[in-house]
Amino acid sequence: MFSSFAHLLRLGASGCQGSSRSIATIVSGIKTSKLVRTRLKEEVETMSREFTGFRPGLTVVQVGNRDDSNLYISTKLQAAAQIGIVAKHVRLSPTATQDEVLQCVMSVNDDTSVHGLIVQLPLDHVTHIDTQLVTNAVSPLKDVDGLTCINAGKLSRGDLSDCFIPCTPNGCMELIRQTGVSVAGKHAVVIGRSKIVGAPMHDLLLWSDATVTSCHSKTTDLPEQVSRADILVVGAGRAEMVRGEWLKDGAVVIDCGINYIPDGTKASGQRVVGDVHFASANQRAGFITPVPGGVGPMTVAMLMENTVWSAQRFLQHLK
Ligand code: NAP
Ligand code: LUD
Repeated sequence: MFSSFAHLLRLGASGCQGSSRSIATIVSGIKTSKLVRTRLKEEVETMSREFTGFRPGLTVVQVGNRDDSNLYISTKLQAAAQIGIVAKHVRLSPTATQDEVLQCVMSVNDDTSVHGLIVQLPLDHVTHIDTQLVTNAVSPLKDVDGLTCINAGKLSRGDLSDCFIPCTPNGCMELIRQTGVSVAGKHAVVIGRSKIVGAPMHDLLLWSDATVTSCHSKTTDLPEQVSRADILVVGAGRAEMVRGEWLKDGAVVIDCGINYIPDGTKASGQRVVGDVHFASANQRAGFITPVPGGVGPMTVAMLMENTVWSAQRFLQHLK
């Protein structure tokens, strides 16, 4: 029943909870994100002592009124308040024009009390808006989402100390670190190549010295690619697509997927699942992130980290 001796050892060492069939160690984003947020709160207190009353500032621009964006933004605003970051939410109407959105971004770029600026995606708009144009209008110095070409370019070239790293992949790296599994020399497989998850994830793993395979919707032999992964990161937006049977024994499985599927037993009529079929993957993986409670909370924590880092850099230039 157990797929390897290493699994048995790990089970003993990790004190993994759950039924006897569940053999992977669960990597909790809730626990890890709390540790990050506690550290950031202390850093903000130090900044405020040193520069009397100073607080990092974050602005979230939203176009329209999507339910999922509302939820994620409110989580970000709550985390900011808890850490001592002054967060503002600017909501534009779904009828806002591209020029109005660009004007808004530019006025926040000019506001010296704001150190981090994000435009929540996807835009919920009725008139045509070029998303790339809008994300690229954010000042690279305030681009705490790491989505401008300047920051993405630095990351792709391995200039990691001089750029904002996109929050979700950065959170995934933190979760991989939590497992104690070293990345260097491992074979990592990333499913998805979006600007916000897959592409920067590939870059981070590559510059952490993994050998990286990127998969996407035209990849013909996905199970075969997945079976080679010591470390697997999935960001495809396909509910429970990756099956446990595809995995290499003991793999580290990081599931970025957030998918809502119908569930008659829930009052809301739906529940959230990842891109990985958790029950079967749990039988094969060495480590696995849950959904919810895995990558999502880390995305929020990393946004806070980037904002505090940006504010620290701002203060350095005042000294
Ligand atoms: P996206 O922009 O739609 O990109 C999806 C990527 O997956 C694309 O590269 C696509 O390939 C690839 N793909 C789609 N179907 C596939 C298949 N059957 N086999 C292999 N690859 C496939 O989505 P995203 O923004 O990256 O988000 C991906 C998932 O992560 C979503 O569930 C999203 O909700 C979630 N997410 C979670 C967080 C978090 O904090 N937890 C943050 C961001 C996103 P092509 O390039 O060929 O189209
Ligand atoms: N746009 C993001 N769009 C969507 N999950 C997030 C997210 C928190 N510009 C920009 O914030 O970084 C972004 N920058 N994104 N996302 C997704 C993506 C963006 C996703 C999940 C969560 C932010 C989160 O807190 C919880 C969890 O996984 O445990 C709750 C999930 C639930 O729906 O119950």
